[in-house]
Amino acid sequence: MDQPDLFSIGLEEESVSKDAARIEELRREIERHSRLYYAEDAPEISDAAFDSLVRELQELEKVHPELVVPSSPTQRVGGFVGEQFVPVNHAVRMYSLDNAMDLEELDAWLARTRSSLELEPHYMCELKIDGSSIALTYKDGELIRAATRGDGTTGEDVTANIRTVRDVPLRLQIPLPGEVEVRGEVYMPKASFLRLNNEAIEEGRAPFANPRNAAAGSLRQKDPIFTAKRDLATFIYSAADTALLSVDTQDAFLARLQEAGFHVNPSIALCRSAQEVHDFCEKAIESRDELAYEIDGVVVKVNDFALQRQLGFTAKAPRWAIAFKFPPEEKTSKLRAIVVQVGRTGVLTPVAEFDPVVIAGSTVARATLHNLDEVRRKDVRVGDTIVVRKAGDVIPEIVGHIPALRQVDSAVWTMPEVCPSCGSVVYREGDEVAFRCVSIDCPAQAQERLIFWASRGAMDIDGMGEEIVSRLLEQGLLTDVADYYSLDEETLAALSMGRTNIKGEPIVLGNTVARKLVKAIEESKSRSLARVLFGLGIRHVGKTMAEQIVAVFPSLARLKEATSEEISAIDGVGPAIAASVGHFFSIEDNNEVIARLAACGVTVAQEPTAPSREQTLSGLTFVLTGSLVRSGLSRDEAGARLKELGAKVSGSVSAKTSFVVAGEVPGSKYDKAVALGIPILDEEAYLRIIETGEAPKGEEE
Ligand code: 0OW
Repeated sequence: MDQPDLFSIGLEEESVSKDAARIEELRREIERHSRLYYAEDAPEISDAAFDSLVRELQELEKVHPELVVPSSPTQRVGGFVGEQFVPVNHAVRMYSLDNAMDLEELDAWLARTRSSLELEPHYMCELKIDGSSIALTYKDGELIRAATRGDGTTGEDVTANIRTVRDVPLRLQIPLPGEVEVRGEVYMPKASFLRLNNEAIEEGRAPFANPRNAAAGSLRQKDPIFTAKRDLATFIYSAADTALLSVDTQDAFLARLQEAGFHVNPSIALCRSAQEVHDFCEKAIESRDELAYEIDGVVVKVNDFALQRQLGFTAKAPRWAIAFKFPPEEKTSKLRAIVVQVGRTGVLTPVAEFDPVVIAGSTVARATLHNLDEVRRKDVRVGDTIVVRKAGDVIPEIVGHIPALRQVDSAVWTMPEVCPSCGSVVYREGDEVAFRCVSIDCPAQAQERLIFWASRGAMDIDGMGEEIVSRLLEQGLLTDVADYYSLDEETLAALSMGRTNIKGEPIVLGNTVARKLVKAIEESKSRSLARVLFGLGIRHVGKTMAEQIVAVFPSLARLKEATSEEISAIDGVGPAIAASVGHFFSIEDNNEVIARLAACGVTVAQEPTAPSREQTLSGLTFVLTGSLVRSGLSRDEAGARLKELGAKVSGSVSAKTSFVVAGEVPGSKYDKAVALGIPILDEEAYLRIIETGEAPKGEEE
């Protein structure tokens, strides 16, 4: 290679240093405009002009990759290598706040504070941002770590995600040597929350309940590229060590934070009396709907840091601050209908539909009425003018109706007789509040019942997970549990999984998985009758209950014919379970599915177990120790034989123990039996009991 001459090297170096200077100048200019736009809400240039600065910087950094640094504004997304969500211990605890639920409790706190300090301090009032707490650590002015609050002691590392939040400075505007940790709230503006939820609903995903959950969820995205799309923002209000900014009041501290480049909430006020604090709170309540972000109260802090230090902290919160929580906001609306939803477990839930109203920043038009008792207690009828509120600013709740506005012809609401989803007669157990549909092929419950049938504890169809079940359901290939046994390999292999690969081709289940599934379905046919009965999902019939029932009724056909009394007579089975079993078999659809299961070879009957022996040992408690070498029975097997005769078998010796069976090399239970004078039986005596069913009497051993 020919040697470049000195002159061209000189030119080269000059242009690099010129570019380097331009790069630094662009970075500072971009940071300044960012701060003006995000932190001071006072942009000087248009978005287009701002974007062109960023583009010029990106071009220059492409030419000089060696000049790229993590704190460059171009490095917000993906420009950081670190492990997401690793635990981060907060060197200084991130405290929570005590709450004042109304002005009276607020006044009580003000009075307590006044008397502790023996003076009326100045208070800093801040809006209580309803977001997710965050701690940002800077080293020599550069952002090195962001962590969630977690439990106040340990949070999660979310640095990569926080770097995408545009009002978080990657580099501070004022020199702060060493490590500085500031704290604040990450939030999702209301507009972004609405846009995000509309997108989620269009794509069939579950919407977030409120902006706080949306913010927390956005911080937990594995890939920062998704966090970047969530329009998150911050308000910074505290620090691990407020002394670092060499100020001695909260209001001076907030001003310093702003100078450093942080986004500080502008709606703050220094209050010199309780009345001024009240006024701030009233104003905050009135203005909350106009704000671009959710607030759920006001944080009142003693302004002077020396007084804060004097008051100190309780275990969980500072004594020098209180969160005044807003009363739940209430609105009236017209109740248009009470519709019934069938949940995945068959419970019928009344839901109120009313004219849309905006409450605490979001529009609501439906609210659950939980159950019939609630509808009665609130006495709401279709046509009523109802009072709606958001309890805890999240879930809309019907408080009641306005009697004076009730229409004369309004009718008391009643629960429908049949399931709105499948038409089966609904079932209410005893005086339970819930009404249920127990039809095994009710569309509303289909997915839940199908997943339960295939689950490990029931028929254990290996590989039949939720996603495959919902695809089969969506594509009409599965309606009830009997349909599993008519699925063939070809159908399963072609099952579309509802998404495409990188070439845009639809992804299907494929032959390999289909073959395994068909095999697993075939194997499930031979599951025990107890597991089949459990898999049918009859209310109150869990695994153990199913085993007890089939021990007495060794076929589904017999069980269907059994009377309620016969079922109730089973040990441990009560009238409620008997009624639930009876109701299940009274629904024709259920019997039709069972008939199809039987036709496919699924276990619907079993060899009757050995007739249960007379419970001659009931009331006696045995303890086994050592090994029964003659019979070779394990302790479990030996214990099971005693249980068949009605005995209880315990793992420890006490005064209540009737007999201790001591095999070879007995353990400490033997010594305890001797100490307590409990009769000790050797293996011969034990085997005689099992054979005759009779325990030794009195002194006989
Ligand atoms: N959510 C807020 C807010 C605030 C901290 C300082 C020490 C303990 C509380 O807007 N403006 N100021 C503070 O001050 N905390 C706030 O929120 C807290 C953080 C954790 C629980 C509350 O949300």
